[in-house]
Amino acid sequence: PQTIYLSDYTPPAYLVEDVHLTFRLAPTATRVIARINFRPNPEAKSRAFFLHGEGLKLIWATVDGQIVQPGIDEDGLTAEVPDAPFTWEAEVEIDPAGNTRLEGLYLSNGMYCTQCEAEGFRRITYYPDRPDVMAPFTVRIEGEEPVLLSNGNPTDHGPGWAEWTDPWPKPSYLFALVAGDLVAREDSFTTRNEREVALKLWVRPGDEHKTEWAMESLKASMKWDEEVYGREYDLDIFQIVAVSDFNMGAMENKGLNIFNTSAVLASPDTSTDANFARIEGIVAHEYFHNWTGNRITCRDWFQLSLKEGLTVFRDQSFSADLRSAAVQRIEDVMALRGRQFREDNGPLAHQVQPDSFVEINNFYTATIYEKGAEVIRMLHTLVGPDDYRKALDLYFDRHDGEAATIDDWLNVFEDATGRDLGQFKRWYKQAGTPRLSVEEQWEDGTYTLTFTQDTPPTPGQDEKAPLVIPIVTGLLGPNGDEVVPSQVLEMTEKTQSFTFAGLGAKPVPSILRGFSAPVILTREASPEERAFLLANDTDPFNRWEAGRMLAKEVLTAMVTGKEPPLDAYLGALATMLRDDSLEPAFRALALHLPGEDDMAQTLHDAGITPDPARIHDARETLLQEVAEHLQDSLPRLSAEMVIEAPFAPDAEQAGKRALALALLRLTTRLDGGKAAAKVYAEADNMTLSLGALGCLLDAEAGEAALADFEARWAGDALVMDKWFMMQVSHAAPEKAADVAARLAEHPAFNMKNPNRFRSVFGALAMHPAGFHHASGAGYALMADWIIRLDPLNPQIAARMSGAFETIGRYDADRQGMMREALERIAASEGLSRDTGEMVGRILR
Ligand code: HT7
Ligand code: ZN
Repeated sequence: PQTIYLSDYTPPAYLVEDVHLTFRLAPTATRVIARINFRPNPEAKSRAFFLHGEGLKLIWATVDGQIVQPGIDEDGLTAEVPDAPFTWEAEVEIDPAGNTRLEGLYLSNGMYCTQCEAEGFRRITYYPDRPDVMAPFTVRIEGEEPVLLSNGNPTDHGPGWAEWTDPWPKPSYLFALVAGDLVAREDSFTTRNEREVALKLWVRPGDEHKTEWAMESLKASMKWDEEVYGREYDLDIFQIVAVSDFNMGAMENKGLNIFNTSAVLASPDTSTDANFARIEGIVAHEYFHNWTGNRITCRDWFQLSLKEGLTVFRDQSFSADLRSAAVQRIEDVMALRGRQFREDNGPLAHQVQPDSFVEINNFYTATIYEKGAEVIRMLHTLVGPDDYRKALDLYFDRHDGEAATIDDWLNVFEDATGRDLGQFKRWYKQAGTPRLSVEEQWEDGTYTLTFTQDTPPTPGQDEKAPLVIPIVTGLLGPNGDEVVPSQVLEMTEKTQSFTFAGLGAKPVPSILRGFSAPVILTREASPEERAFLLANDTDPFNRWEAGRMLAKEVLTAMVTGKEPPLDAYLGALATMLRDDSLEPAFRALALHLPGEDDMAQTLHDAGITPDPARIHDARETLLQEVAEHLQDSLPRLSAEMVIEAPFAPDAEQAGKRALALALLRLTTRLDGGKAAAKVYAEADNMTLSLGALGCLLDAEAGEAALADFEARWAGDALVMDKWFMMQVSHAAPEKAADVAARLAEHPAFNMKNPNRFRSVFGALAMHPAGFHHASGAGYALMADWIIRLDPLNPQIAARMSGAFETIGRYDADRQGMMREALERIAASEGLSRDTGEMVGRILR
């Protein structure tokens, strides 16, 4: 397969004036008739006319009305065209029913829908399917389905047809079409300029009761973008459609967002608080793309983080404003460390702006999204909120309607703030997670912090230059008072000192507050000092972080057979837990022990080969210790978390339920599941039902509840996904692969549905002690299913192969078995470019 390089970028030979598409829908033989007005691009270096096209049957084509016979290969077609404006027309036939890749036009549950990002439009018609070709689209849909939708505003309709016009020039990856038997929840939003926007959320009949939350989230997002970024919506209608077969969470198609049902449908009895929060965030994310992604798009896919990093930063800020900022930041950092640090410290590490790729679908990664968002967060910290807003205003003014680059983005910041961002750009071009170490010095009232940064080599990048690192730091006095408030220490050198004079006593530093840079901070500190920070730090993130560091030290000592600082940890935890001034959600997070994968990476970083079984056992032992230590407080605290008010998915109630369940998990260790059985039986919402079910499964007392759950929810696919997932993620390590294998034989298992596939095999990948069990059964099973899935859905198969990305951490036996599994995948016949690239990079 061909490698695509950023350095090979050339402007398109022809630009598109406008596009007219007619769809004649039929399940196995849909006809697509395109009329496209082209004009030569004055910026182009060549006049070669090439249109992308994959899996299309060309019926006829004309140039200015004259039949032409283009040269066709598996990537597209070439034709002789004038060196002047001309009209291209073509009719193709496609097979939506046979499309299991879920890219292009496909059928999901009898409903037509599309997914065009990144390169799906070329599976619909011949087109310059690249994001720097932007055009207005008019779409006529002919079909017997009651609802026929496309981008933009509805312009005409009649029996069996509808026409939609999107006046805003857009790249083809934002094209969408939906047709089916759908019902809408309708609402409206009045913009700040008093324009009335119709809002429609389309679902399958029967799902209407699950649409309220997403609609409320949408209206909140529209309001927030006006208030915080000054961005107003720009069509007469905004629509969302829920689709059950979907490769990712959702897609920001102009005016017609398409969502995985799991990312939009919610009701208290079927959805957890985490589901509600995720839906709120994804609805906002897709809506925010209207400006950051759609009005200003990417010149090429190497600029993907231009829209994704920025839009994640925007959705994180939105959630922080709507919910608890502290809790949101902790959760975002947990996700970053769990996914992006893992990626950045293994064979799949890559730059936020990569230099090359084979399959772009493999680059919708935590690095592009989450690290990209962290880079923007750092810019925000460095320039401050006022200059950030100034820069964003300039960005929208300067690049509206354009396909822009990351350089354009940085130039805007330079022009708006007068800063030189030359060194800062390294965050985009250097892969790997920087290590930041710190030493302190105390002399005559002067306190000095000396930092050293070091980014380890990553594939293809051995040498790393120093980065600009904003280190937000405050100093606490011995009694817990803040003697030096938070300030941004701007590190630019490999080693750099910062001095604080005139202090009465040696302070305790609180470094990297709010996790001000995506680095791994190492700092020697006593357990007492960590406990002090957990009790006193005024920065909630660092307060939580101190507890996490302490827990890691306890677990590391347990795994390596050293004396763990258990008393300091348990004492600090108990004090924190009883502190009513702390919000329940924060206390729940602080009770959460570092995960097994996080511990494996921590041990690996410390030069210790992680043994997943020992990590699992150490974590179990520590949880038991925590439960016993807190035994006397559990009943009172649990009682305090009972909510009398009717269910609401807001942050306050969700926090109480999170703490209640954290306490229930501890209680279960003491009572064998008695309390959990009661909670399960009495629960009137999915958060408590599922939480209690998890406790029962952990106590190996979940059989009856599992059967009850299945009987109750057999008709609800999203809830059944949870039923599959829970059994794998709560399986004992030695049973996890067997459980997954057995579930994959269940009549309700359907490998063609990405949600269902992930609920079993994603759960196995995220069960470190199960997936990495010494028998190798987890690796073998995963390889078997990746091989089976690849011909049907290469995008999901490729994603799933990321389960093996931590190969470098483990012992020779495990590495050998993982390698064998990967080689088996690599050798399978007809392997896709997607999975081939992933496996190749892991094996390299
Ligand atoms: N921009 C979208 C990314 C995307 C995608 C979505 C659904 C299915 C396949 C996809 N490939 C790429 C989603 C987003 O970031 O908002
Ligand atoms: Zn996005």
